[in-house]
Amino acid sequence: MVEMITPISSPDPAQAMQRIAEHKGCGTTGGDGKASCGSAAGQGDLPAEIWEKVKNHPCYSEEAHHHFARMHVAVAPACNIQCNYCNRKYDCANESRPGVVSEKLTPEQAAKKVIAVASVIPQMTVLGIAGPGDPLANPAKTFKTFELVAETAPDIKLCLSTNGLALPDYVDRISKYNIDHVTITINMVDPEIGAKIYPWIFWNHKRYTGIEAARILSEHQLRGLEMLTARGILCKINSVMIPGVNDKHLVEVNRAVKARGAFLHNIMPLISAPEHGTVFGLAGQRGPSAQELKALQDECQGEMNMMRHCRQCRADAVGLIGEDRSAEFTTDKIMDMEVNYDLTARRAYQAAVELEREAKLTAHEEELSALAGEESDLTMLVAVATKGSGLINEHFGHAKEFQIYEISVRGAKFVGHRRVDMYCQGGYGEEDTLETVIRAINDCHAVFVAKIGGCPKADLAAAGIEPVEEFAYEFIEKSAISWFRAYLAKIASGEIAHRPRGDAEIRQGGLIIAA
Ligand code: CLF
Ligand code: SF4
Repeated sequence: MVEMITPISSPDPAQAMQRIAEHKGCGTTGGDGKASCGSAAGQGDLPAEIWEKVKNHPCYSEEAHHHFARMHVAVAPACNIQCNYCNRKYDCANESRPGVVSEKLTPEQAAKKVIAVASVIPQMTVLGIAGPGDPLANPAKTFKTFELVAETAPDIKLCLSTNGLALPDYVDRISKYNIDHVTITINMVDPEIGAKIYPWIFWNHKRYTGIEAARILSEHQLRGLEMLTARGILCKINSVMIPGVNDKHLVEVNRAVKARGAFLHNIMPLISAPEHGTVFGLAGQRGPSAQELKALQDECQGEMNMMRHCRQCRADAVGLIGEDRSAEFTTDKIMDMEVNYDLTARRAYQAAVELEREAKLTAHEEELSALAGEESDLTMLVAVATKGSGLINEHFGHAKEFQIYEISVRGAKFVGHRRVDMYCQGGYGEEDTLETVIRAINDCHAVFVAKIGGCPKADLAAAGIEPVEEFAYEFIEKSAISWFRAYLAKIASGEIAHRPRGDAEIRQGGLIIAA
């Protein structure tokens, strides 16, 4: 059964944030799937007012990311610092995959785009400004955009991502505009390490370099975080894991941000290649392997909530996390679009989603109760082809990513995703692509799909990955547990023997990384 912590209701936002800081997340529940942990924290795990803030934010709640979409508007081109993993020809790499360029918008164009997207995608609940430079290095455009959107679409949550240098100066404005979610990228709390990541900052009309630059940046980031949490604003910390530079140090960063009331920590892999033209890319600095990333996330999970479903999306991203609908909403298209922003319809849609989520949770709990008394220490991974809504609703050949769930007698929980190339190309399966898909999910015992053709089915089975179609269009967690129960029964009857799976090769931003 999913273990629930009784919801509490605190009228004081700072008190609620203190509860978050004190809540040990998986430290107390073991990260074992018994309680919703990490960014999977659910309704029962959180103070009621915090749950209200995160329940339909796809980045702050893992569970919400199956149902709700976010969008970014690229209104902030300038930046006030230089990161060694960033090439300023492209978008801010603190929240974007390197090498991505967004179409820059004026605040008026951005506001029109938000309304246009909200009219077409009722599950779009969050507007984020994350670049392409730093939003607070472009305060006039950033806050004008938020102001226009708040006037015309009051139900949309406002979200901001910053490097934190200018943050202390803007905390009052952030609070005034009801921007309830702020991400700060914090890669270090030690200026000596910071000097290896940031060659310079521009502050108070002056350029600073080296350790002094990193010290100023770090002080502003931590002070800004403290000021935000004191006002009850939910803060997520992004950290880029750079092996040999800050990888060991991020545990200390995790402690420092937790102590200051951060809600969530998102440790992301450095994506580094010479063609990105960054200092790190040109110097041959590698990113972490998937195993190194997961080990660090697991280590920090005992300290606070960890986000594992980030896709390092672009500064003009639109849609569910993991899908990209930005091409449907280019400036040309939105200026021609007929906009019908129907708040009642949006609320009705979102209420229906809530019912679906409850049904999903109930189904998972019922399936889990059937496992009660089962004793097994097996922990297995399965891959799932999904288009969202927490359902197995994507064809194998159409999947551009597989979501990975860990299953055991304690339940099924989302632990990551694997990007792949689509197997089905113009009606035909690509054999080379199939090989890369198999390599990407090679640590999984099964792949759950809505449908799959005969050829890939046979190849997957030959590779030891069971293609599972029998749960098409059913809830993911419930199906995974049901399959797991049958698997345990087959082992008990001697029909099969459990075989551990091999390593996977994991694709991050176009790079293949051995797991
Ligand atoms: Fe955008 Fe960031 Fe807000 Fe989300 S993204 S500003 S918190 S609405 Fe989300 Fe995208 Fe990861 Fe960012 S998946 S890159 S964490
Ligand atoms: Fe690039 Fe973002 Fe760093 Fe600025 S804060 S240098 S835009 S990665």
